[in-house]
Order: sequence, then structure tokens, then C-alpha cells
Amino acid sequence: MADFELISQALQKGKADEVKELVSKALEEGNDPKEVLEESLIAGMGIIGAKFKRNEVYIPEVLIAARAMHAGMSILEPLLVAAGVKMAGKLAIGTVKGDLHDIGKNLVGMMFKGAGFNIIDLGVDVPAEKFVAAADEGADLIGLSALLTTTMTSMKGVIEALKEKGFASRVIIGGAPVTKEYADEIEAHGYAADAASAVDLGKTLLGA
Ligand code: B1M
Repeated sequence: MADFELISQALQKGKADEVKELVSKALEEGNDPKEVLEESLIAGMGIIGAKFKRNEVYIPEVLIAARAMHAGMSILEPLLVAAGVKMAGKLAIGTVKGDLHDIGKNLVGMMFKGAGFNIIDLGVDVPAEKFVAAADEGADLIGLSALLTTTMTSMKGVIEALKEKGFASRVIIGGAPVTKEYADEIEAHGYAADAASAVDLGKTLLGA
């Protein structure tokens, strides 16, 4: 079996130490860091994402796979940065103002990281100005998460603030009370029901 396949399988099983060892071994054998990233870590997270979408695995499995991916990334990241490898895009994600729920937001961020995106995690209770500042710093995608019917309404303000400043960043929204209809109403660029769909949507919006 190719080493990449072994890394992908270890990642899917959430075996962080094994992922680290296998990634180091693949590099020692002279494999290109970008190829290791794409063929093993991103491929493995892609499989987990697709299974999550089909309800074949659940949140805990995704979280341990993401932890294993972070372990592999800790070895690859300095090499990728040094080589000036271009990431798939830059996502700034946060839970909107007044809202402290972050489990779904973190899951979405992890999935994007698994798909080769740079992530700026703005945290929770994030005011519109912070999303605007992230767009100003070059985020291609702005991700807004809300879990409360009372806070999802502030998504509209973020989109208006971004438009007012003329930023080209694409805005995607999600969270339990959010719907596609609401996304259309406030003129977000897209809505995703779950973390894996958010990545698919983000890639489509950026043509990645
Ligand atoms: Co809160 N809470 N909570 N809570 N909480 C809910 C959301 C609620 C539905 C529970 C209920 O009443 N049945 C309800 C909201 C009702 C409503 O407005 N419709 C509620 C309430 C009322 C509250 C408080 C007001 C309670 C109180 O204090 N009286 C309070 C508000 C605090 C605040 O935010 N200001 C509160 C507090 C809390 C805790 C702090 C205790 C805790 C949060 C801990 C944390 O996040 N660190 C908490 C929790 C855990 C929940 C429930 C139980 C679980 C939420 C969760 O993490 N789900 C929730 C009930 C429920 O949903 N069953 C509830 C798992 C997570 C993976 O799913 O976040 O939906 P979710 O993310 C999904 C998708 O939505 C999507 O992808 C993820 C999966 O792939 N997604 C995106 C999410 N963000 C996305 C962004 C995208 C795309 C997709 O693009 C950018």
C-alpha cells in the first residue's frame, strides 16, 4: 500500500501519533510536502467529510480525525510556508455577535483546514467590524455561524458592512436556525447545512 494511503487511513481512524510518524517518513523518503498534504491529509479529511455528510460517521469521529490532521500539519506547515505553497483560499470564520456557540463553527473551520485552506478563527461573539477587518486582511471567504434565532439576524449587518466597504470576499452562512431562504434574503453568497457542504460551497465559490 502506498504511504499516502496509510497516512489517510491513520487520519480517518484519528491516530494522531501514527499520522505524524508516517508524514515524517514520507518526507524522509523524499516526497514533496504539498503532495503529502494533498494525497494523504486532505484526501483523508475529504473521506471523513463525505462520510459525515452521509451520517456514516459522527461529530466525535470528525473531531479526532481533525486532531490527527493537525498533528500531520504541524510537521508539514513550516515546509509548505518555506516553499511558498499557495493554499486553496483564506477563510475567516466566526460566530456572530451575541452568540457564544462554537462547536459547529469549529467543525466547519477544521473541515476547511482539512481541505487546504488558511483559517482565521475570529472566535465567538464577533462584531461586524471584525469580519470587515478580516476581509481587509485578504480573506477570500467570510464564514458566519449562528445558533440562536436572535443572533442570526446580525448576519445581515455583516453583509451590509462588507458591501459598504466594497470587499469582494464571498460570504457563507450556516448554523441550526439558518436556512437557504434566509441566505437568499440577506444576499449571502451561500448557505451550507453542515461542515462538509460548507467546504464544497466554499470551493465552488472560489473556483478552487
Ligand atoms: Co445553546 N441553544 N444556548 N448552548 N445549545 C441551542 C442552540 C438551542 C437550540 C437549545 C434549545 O433550546 N433547544 C437554543 C436556541 C434556540 C433558538 O434560538 N432557536 C439555545 C439557547 C436558547 C441557548 C441559551 C440562550 C440558553 C440560556 O442561557 N438561556 C444560551 C445562549 C448563549 C449565547 O450564545 N449567548 C446557550 C448556551 C449554550 C452553551 C454555552 C451551554 C452551549 C454552547 C457551548 C459551545 O458551543 N461551546 C450550548 C449548546 C451546546 C447548545 C446545543 C445543545 C448544541 C449546539 C451544538 O454545538 N450542536 C443546542 C441544541 C441543539 O442544537 N440540539 C443549543 C452541535 C454542532 C456541531 O451543531 O452548531 O448546529 P451546529 O453546527 C452544524 C451546522 O449547523 C453547521 O455545521 C455544523 C455541523 O456540520 N454549521 C455551519 C454551523 N455553523 C456553520 C457555518 C457555516 C456552515 C455550516 O458556514 C460558515
